[in-house]
Amino acid sequence: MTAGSPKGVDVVVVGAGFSGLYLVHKLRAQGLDVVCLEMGDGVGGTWYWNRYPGARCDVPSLEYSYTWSPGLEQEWEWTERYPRQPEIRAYLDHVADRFDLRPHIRLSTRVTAATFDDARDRWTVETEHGDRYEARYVVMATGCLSVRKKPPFEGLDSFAGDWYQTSDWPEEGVDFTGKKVAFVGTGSTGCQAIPQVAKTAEHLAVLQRTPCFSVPAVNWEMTPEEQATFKAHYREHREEQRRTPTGLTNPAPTRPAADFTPEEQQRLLEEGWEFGGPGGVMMAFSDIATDAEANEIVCEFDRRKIREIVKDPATAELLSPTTYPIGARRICIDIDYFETYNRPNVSLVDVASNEITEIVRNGVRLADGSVVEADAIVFAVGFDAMTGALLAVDIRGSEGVALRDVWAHGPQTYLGLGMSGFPNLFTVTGPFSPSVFTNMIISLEDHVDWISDCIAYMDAHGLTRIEARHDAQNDWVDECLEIANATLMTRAKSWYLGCNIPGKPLGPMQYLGGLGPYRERCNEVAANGYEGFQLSVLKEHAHGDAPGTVFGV
Ligand code: NA7
Repeated sequence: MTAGSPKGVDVVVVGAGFSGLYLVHKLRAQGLDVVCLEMGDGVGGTWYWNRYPGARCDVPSLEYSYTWSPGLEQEWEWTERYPRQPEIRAYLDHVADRFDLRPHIRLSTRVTAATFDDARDRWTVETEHGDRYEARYVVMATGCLSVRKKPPFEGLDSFAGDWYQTSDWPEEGVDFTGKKVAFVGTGSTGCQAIPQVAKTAEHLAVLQRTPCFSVPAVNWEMTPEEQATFKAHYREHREEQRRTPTGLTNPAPTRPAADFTPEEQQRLLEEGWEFGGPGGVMMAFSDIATDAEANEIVCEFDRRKIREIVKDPATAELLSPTTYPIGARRICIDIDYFETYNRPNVSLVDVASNEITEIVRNGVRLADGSVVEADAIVFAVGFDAMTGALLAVDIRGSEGVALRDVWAHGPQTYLGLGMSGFPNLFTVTGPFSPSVFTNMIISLEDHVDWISDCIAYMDAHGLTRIEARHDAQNDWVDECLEIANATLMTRAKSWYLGCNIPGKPLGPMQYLGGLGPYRERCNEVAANGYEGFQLSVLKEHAHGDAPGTVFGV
């Protein structure tokens, strides 16, 4: 292909992670010509890039897997309750091979621009290599946490040692034996990587700005019997997943904290702690996300656990979050995170009161002039979440309008699936969908199914253009904000709200009403002929002379 001859396809899918692979499978099965463009050298998306030590999903393996192939479900053997990154990556490689998806995937291909042509109802998608694809539809399967935040410190070039970013970890791994390591970042990633780095480093200094609420994963190696028992009832478990607000099998709690005596509350929290993971303490009461008093009970429980685990009281205090509600920042799920601070080779440095000012030749300089000396630095400083990957592409919609301009004050979508002004463009788990508040696999499958059905409907009705209506989009965003503002999530500075990226517009970007109501709404919209979207036929395709017959609902 040359720059002058775009390849024509039905659908361009951007990204070959969980969403992109399923899209290729599904759309191809509908007889569509689909090409999937992926910037990585391999498939897997998040699970391709995040190969730092300790990287692991915080949703159980048997629930964090595709639900659309009973054969795949039965044949794939998971080894642990929570899957390690190499295992998830191997699973996705297996899926790409088993379903023969690779012929549709172009690896090492970063998409730079996508431009809509109103006169032809066609997108032109450009890649960094100068290739161009023309498509009737574009689906952005680019993930919610795929654009890494660069280490925001001056002087990195002057550092004499090696530095690493968790989301771009060397394939061959890193040996920290005999090294003094400085580690920046104590979010979900830091909590997973710190215990692993501590095992080999001569000394590990953790530079903490905001302490995290973390609960134990309670991981174990699954026995074949345990796995077989679950698999024998896989369909029922999948149904359960689809019934809960989060896409996990754990049923949502139904009773508020105030329904229980203090002793009962502590017992429920202890049971949650023992159960582990996202289905543990956060499922103790129904009002943890909405009631400050109920939330504080869980916060204090977590802080007590930290005090019990961490032997040095000053370190325990520094590790204890006190300034925001639990769950308002993403709760961390760990394996021996707090225990790691009892190791003689680990120290905790408070960079909230004494902030990092620059990286120097021999380490990290703090505001008081002291230097945390290091042979290596690890940055686990997070992502430009939710919108970063969409805005990384220069997307120009109807009449040349740029997504970057339209979203200058924050994202706007209808159902997290489509955007007014950007016809025939879909987002998987886009802003204002449940996305990161759920098991992503269930959420993304719902979206892929909805998008595929929508394209099938368009084709069955001879329609060529679908676009979210501006009023429907405004109403949807208002509804999402109303739900979010009734929770405690806005009481913390978090990546959920865009607070971690300087200059980013701030505010909730998710639908917090639960997966069930959300799915019902999306299904209803489809059943009503794509209510809230405007559907039309390009003049040249329309019967009669109607200029772009409009089927808007
Ligand atoms: P997070 O949760 O955004 O965590 C990033 C961490 O990096 C967090 O502790 C930040 O502290 C820290 N950070 C960022 N910039 C600085 C500076 N300038 N100085 C000190 N510390 C800094 O990213 P993760 O990768 O851990 O997790 C992201 C999601 O990926 C996770 O929730 C899962 O869904 C998967 P701060 O909080 O800003 O004070």
